[in-house]
Amino acid sequence: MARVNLEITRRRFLQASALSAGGLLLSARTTLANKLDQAGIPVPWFLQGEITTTYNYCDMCPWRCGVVVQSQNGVVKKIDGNPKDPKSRGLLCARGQAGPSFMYDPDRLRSPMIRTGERGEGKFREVTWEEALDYTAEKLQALTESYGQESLAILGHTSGDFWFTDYFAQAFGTPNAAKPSSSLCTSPREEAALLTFGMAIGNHEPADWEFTDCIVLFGTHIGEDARNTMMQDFANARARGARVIVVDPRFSTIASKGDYWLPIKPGTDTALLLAWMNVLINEERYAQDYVAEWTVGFDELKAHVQEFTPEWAAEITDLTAEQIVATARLMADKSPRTVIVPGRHVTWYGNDTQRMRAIYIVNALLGSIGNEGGLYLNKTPYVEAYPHPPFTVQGSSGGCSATPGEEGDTLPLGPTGKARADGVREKFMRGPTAVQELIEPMISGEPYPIKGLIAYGINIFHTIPNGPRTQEALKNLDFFLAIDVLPVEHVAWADVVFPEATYLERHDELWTCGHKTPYIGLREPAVEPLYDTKPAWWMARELGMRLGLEQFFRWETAQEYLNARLLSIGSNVQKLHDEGGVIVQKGKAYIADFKGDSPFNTPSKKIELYSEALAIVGQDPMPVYEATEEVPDGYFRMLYGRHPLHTFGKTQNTPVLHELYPENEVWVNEDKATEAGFAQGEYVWLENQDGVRSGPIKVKATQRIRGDAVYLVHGFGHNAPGLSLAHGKGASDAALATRYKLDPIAGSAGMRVNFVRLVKEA
Ligand SMILES: Nc1nc2c(c(=O)[nH]1)N[C@H]1C(S)=C(S)[C@@H](COP(=O)(O)OP(=O)(O)OC[C@H]3O[C@@H](n4cnc5c(=O)[nH]c(N)nc54)[C@H](O)[C@@H]3O)O[C@H]1N2
Ligand SMILES: Nc1nc2c(c(=O)[nH]1)N[C@H]1C(S)=C(S)[C@@H](COP(=O)(O)OP(=O)(O)OC[C@H]3O[C@@H](n4cnc5c(=O)[nH]c(N)nc54)[C@H](O)[C@@H]3O)O[C@H]1N2
Ligand code: SF4
Ligand SMILES: [Mo]
Repeated sequence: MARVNLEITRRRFLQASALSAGGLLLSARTTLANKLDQAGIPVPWFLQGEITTTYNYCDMCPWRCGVVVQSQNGVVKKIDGNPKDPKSRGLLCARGQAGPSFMYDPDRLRSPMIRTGERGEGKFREVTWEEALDYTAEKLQALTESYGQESLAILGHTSGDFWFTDYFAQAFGTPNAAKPSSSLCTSPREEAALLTFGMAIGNHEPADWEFTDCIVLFGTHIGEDARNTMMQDFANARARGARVIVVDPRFSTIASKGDYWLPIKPGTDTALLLAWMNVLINEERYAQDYVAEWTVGFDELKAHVQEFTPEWAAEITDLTAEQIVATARLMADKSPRTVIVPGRHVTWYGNDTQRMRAIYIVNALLGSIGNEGGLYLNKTPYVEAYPHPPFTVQGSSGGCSATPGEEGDTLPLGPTGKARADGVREKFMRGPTAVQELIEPMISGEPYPIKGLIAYGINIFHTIPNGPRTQEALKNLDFFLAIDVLPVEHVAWADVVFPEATYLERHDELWTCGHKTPYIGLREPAVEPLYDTKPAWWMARELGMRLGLEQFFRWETAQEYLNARLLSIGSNVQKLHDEGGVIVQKGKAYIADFKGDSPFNTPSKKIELYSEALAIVGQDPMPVYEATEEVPDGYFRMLYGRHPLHTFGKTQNTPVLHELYPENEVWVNEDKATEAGFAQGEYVWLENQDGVRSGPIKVKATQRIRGDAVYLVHGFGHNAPGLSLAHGKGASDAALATRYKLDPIAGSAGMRVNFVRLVKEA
């Protein structure tokens, strides 16, 4: 009895003190507000009314930093980094801070719509959700009856893509679901990692920044590519004295922070990597004990690289043999605390899996994989999936956040026994569904027709290369549903438009991030959805219920779904909220943590310098250098990248970001620009090898880029009239990427095989 009483008293005391702390704060705010008011000073928002705190993960780019959101009277007031979150550590980048500006963009889609004009005209009538959903379900049903479930492709990105590219696709029964974050971004590095050391890289590239003494970057333009934690980690490592080698045809921001800038000829990186192997092995500067214990195929590799001397590579890469030797020695001096950081956007020239394998092999020779200061070993957090019945089809959409190769060696088949239509698994060795390869079957009907499309949070025209082909494909469809937040170009082609609520207005799937410290993040709405918008989980469920898929949608609300998952780790949505929105688990970052077992999940349980798996399918078992097509006379190779204030093609219309960087520029070597008579700041058009033009775009004449390439920031050159700020600003690298080259291992699309020239008028 006494204990119970004591407990009650203690609880009452805690409640009372919480109340009085809150009460004190409130009265302090009221007093100050009154004082300001009396003095005629405008009372700021944080002194007025009640403030609600919610937790979320940022959706302004795929890095997904944990955030804390303050809102008041149904209005989002402030976003800060969540100090508990391993990805933000309490800080955000400019785009993260611009979340409210993205959400309150007056150009947002506001109501469900059904097309009234021709495809591409952008003429719609606003309808109720009931009508939009019934109509869509009817169309999907008709599609299934005529062609089978496989005839529906679901392409998606942004952080709500799970509900459509994963959950709905698998429940509905189409194997044709794909994410651009795979075959247009990470899949070569994921495939190479699985082939070489049997682990995925995942969303958080596992460079052990805390302990590294030497950082090597291929492209990976940190600072412009503004992944928040990566910028923090780089700055800390540099401040600690870590050495930096940057390989980039352009003097990027990060190159300006380096000890070495290697202005490599575009597309020749594998030659440099092979020469580094040659130096490390022949000068016996490799990690001999580590290589003996943890790798297979060293003798084959040693013989293989003999011909790839620094002099050989110097000729190909446009670097000097001295630079190549000096940088190899620096990496070896700091080994094993040296890391060649796996890039993220690695679909460059169509031979990218082999380049990525070369990157991992050099890391292995340095003893860095699974050692402190090298590449640590990622672990995904533990939390069970929602207990749904077995899906109609197993998914393989891949993407930054998925674990590739999950499906094992079998192809996922649709209910009528058809494998996915992208052909990657038949033509190539492996790899998740390739988004760009699902376009062709919409035109050719081969291997079977794709007649329906759901585009969820993917910008069809700014993301997938060969826009003219995409246009033709969209014309051929029986049905096209666009789920977006903005009236971007492809929305004008849709039969039905579902306007989504942004990440600040909705619950969502948990963010489960593979990391040194695996963790789980919560997304909860800060405010009610604006206008007549709805979250993806709701749309997927409403469609599922209309299509006879009730067994997969037993939950009525997102909270119910999330609670079922969180129960597996003794938590729930409320508890996760009360604990600050993030649960951190324990990782297993180093080989030593495996206590004698091998962490490497390859057939040999070792790091495979020589890959038997590749040899079996007729691919090079060890990387070789393969030349990419030379730049034609009068043209430049088109390179592209990021700007710290923008994400892909989705933030150019965000008011505060637009104000700071409204249009892109084309970087041209100053001597070349002068020679051709182009002035600094002059507006030009870019014309590619196929005669496609984009612009106008301002010339940035600079010595910071080689003479054989030009560079522009991706995502500009919008021509959708509904984007009132972004419309007509700058040029689009995507429009100019009419060609791409397929990687024979991952089925990914190398997009740096396009050439442009500068022309004076439209
Ligand atoms: N601000 C911002 N940050 C972002 C994003 C964003 O949209 N905005 N997107 C995020 C996503 S999903 C991704 S995938 C990443 C992409 O960012 P990264 O993975 O960093 O992309 P890269 O293509 O490696 O880097 C572009 C750099 O590569 C150089 N480059 C071009 N060709 C070659 C070549 O042949 N060899 C070498 N060595 N370098 C070359 C270019 O000059 C440029 O400096 O950025 C992420 N971070
Ligand atoms: N030419 C060229 N192509 C590229 C790249 C490049 O650099 N150059 N980069 C490649 C890389 S690395 C990647 S990862 C991909 C990225 O490809 P995408 O993810 O397609 O890029 P975004 O332009 O961000 O397109 C996101 C779309 O989702 C919408 N959206 C934003 N928020 C929400 C939301 O909450 N809900 C819904 N339903 N929609 C939303 C946006 O309006 C936009 O239409 O592109 C790849 N393609
Ligand atoms: S890096 Fe910036 S935009 Fe990307 S998730 Fe983090 S805060 Fe958001
Ligand atoms: Mo990406």
